Amino acid sequence: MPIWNERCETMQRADLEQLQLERLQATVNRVYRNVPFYQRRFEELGVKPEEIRSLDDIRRLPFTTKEDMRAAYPYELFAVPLREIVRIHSSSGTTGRATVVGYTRNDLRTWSELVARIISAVGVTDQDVVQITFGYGLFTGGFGLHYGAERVGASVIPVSSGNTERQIQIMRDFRTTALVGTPSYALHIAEVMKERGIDRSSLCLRVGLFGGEPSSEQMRKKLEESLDIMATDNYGLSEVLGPGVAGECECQCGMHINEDHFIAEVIDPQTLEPVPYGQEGELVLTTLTKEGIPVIRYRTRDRTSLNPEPCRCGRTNVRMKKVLSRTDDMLIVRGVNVYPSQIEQVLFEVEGVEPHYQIVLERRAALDEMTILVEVSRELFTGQMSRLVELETKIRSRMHSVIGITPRLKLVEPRSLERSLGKARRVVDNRKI
Ligand code: DLL
Repeated sequence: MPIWNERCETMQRADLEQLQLERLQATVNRVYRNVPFYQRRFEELGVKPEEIRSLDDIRRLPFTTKEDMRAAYPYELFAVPLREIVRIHSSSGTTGRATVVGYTRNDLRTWSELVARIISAVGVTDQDVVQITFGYGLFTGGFGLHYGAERVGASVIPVSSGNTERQIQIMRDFRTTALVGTPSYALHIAEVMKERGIDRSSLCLRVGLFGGEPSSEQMRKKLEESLDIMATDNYGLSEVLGPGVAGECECQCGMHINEDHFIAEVIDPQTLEPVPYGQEGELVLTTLTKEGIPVIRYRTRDRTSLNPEPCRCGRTNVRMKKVLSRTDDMLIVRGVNVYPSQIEQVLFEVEGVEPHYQIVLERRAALDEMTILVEVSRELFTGQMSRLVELETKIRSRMHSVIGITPRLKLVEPRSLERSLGKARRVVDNRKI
């Protein structure tokens, strides 16, 4: 299959590393000059931009964490004045505060280019009709894939998320050839089709580009069989870019990282030291070309390993293994990032709720369902039903505004949830990812 940007995707390692070093030096200089946060961090560590002379020197640079991004809310990590920012996206934060990311015109150009690479890596061209089921909005999924698909010249249908019946109708009537979204939603579409007796042969679907949440090889197999497509995985995160960081090619053997725009390290999350190729650890990313909000050594909390072997497709950049777990407790529910601490915060704000709760995750008809079991005070539990209903409504609406999804809620009697002697088991994840 053709490679979108052959020159950049098949570089000799030495040339790539030279380019990475030049771009790293430029980025380090820029953040040191323009972002007080980084200037402070560099000074604390006693490192000067001009001391970054080799790629290994990246280890002298400070890490950036989600907490740093939250503390910088909304614009403190921006490296350019707002007048140069042409787009703002945001991702949910741990305790209310979101992380905000800004893109300059050049950043948007780069973003489309990198997503175009991923899209064309599975053979999508200007002959294709691409249906995007990611949400359009503050989430980077919808817009990110949209611009990349337009860049390759495909006919893009921006359906956005939800309304499965309509998705299927559009897929059939508009002769969609490439489906884009989360793997769990794609599987849900497949299940609804089966329920409605809609035959796969009435569709023109050829490929599925899935990402935004973990999915296993079994899940891929199920998607490929039920939709009769080639299914690929792609990875990204808002703090670093959004989608476009890495994606699989048709060989489906790891996600190629766009290394001319990012330096990827894998570290041991305890010692923070880099681990060798092939060994699992936490992925750490440094942006090399971003203008709006460059990030140095961002700790993604995603677990993966890197494979530097050149791929059969001809690309020479390293591949990251599928991300199946994290080093923190973030959950991804229907594509939305949720931290148990956000849920706890909401519960603790509500009067009548005891500090005991459990989050139960299931997957029904391929859709994630989150149920929160919450103990309520004895007075409430034995009192009027209307007060319980009122409490439930209050918690659900508060949850919706803080985490962006409305969970099912089950108010239970005091002392009915299992008590743990050690760490409370707050999350019971019964989904088979
Ligand atoms: O999910 C960006 C994205 C959109 C990527 C669409 C691919 C497709 P955030 O909402 O900031 O951004 O969530 C980022 O989602 O740290 C991972 O934990 C998880 N994640 C994203 N892609 C994958 C994947 C977008 N392919 C967080 N496999 C990341 C596993 C993924 N986890």
